[in-house]
Amino acid sequence: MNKQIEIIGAPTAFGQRKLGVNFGPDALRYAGLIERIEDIGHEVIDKGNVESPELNMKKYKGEQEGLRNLDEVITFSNNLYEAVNETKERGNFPLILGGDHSLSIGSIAGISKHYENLGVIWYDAHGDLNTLDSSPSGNIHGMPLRALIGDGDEQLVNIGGYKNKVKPENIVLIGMRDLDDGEKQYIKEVGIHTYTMADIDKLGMDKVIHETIDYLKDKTDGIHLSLDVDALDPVETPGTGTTVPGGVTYRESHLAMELLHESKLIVSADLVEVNPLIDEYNKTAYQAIGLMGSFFGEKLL
Ligand code: 6HN
Ligand code: MN
Ligand code: MN
Ligand code: MN
Repeated sequence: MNKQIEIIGAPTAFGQRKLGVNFGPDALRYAGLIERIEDIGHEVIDKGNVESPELNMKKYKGEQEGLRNLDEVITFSNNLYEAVNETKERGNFPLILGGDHSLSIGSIAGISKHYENLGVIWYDAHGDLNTLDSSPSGNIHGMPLRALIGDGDEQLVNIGGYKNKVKPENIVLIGMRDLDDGEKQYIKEVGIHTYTMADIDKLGMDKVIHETIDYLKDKTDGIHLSLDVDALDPVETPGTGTTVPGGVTYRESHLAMELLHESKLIVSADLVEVNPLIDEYNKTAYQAIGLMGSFFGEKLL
């Protein structure tokens, strides 16, 4: 069945330190994302980019204590929350384009409000489960999933006027290969369902996604996909700020997207961490668009 998909650009770089990721939404548009999805037969409405607070270069480049660019991340998250919430109120499918992964604090705040038990698939090299104490960097893009669970800065945790947006038992992590010590400990402590790269090697992506769907389908009333392009191997997606070797291949990721499409359970998605300024001729955006083709039901024959 064809969908009404609203594209929401989330041009934020405040969650990390590499400028250019704020141009990710336009890099994806210029590479042909909208046409690719329209050609499948969906209706695509481009809502443009969410307003971002001003970026002060001196502050951005300088040293900071604590959570980096916290005020800007809060403002941006509120703006994105509003936009995504409106899309859900219209009954449309939100596709949020990043921007660094801190944007998921705002996007999932706008989505989870509409579900009792939102499931989240976090397709990433990283867990993004840090708090300030466990963070090696102070960068908020390493913390969004933890903030959505309910731990961290009070304002970040309460974006959208409510907290505890995602229950740990409703999360599946896929592609993990660079977890900080505090994240490893937390995953074990609360028992988050996790597929590391070693698990993907052993089981194969087909089994990983089927198990993921089986695990989430009965206890959730909708599933959000948060796709960080650094889940893929840096050979395939070099234009991203925190690359980690030994990632998921492009083909494995296509299979994952096809199976998620077939499940008919996905209600929203983030596509994040595309940084055209450190890319090879926008390759990462092209690769990501290929994956979106499969995700929205493109047929090869
Ligand atoms: N991402 N775990 C590292 C940190 O700084 O907290 C890296 C985080 C990367 C975040 O890729 O969205
Ligand atoms: Mn991430
Ligand atoms: Mn990542
Ligand atoms: Mn690390």
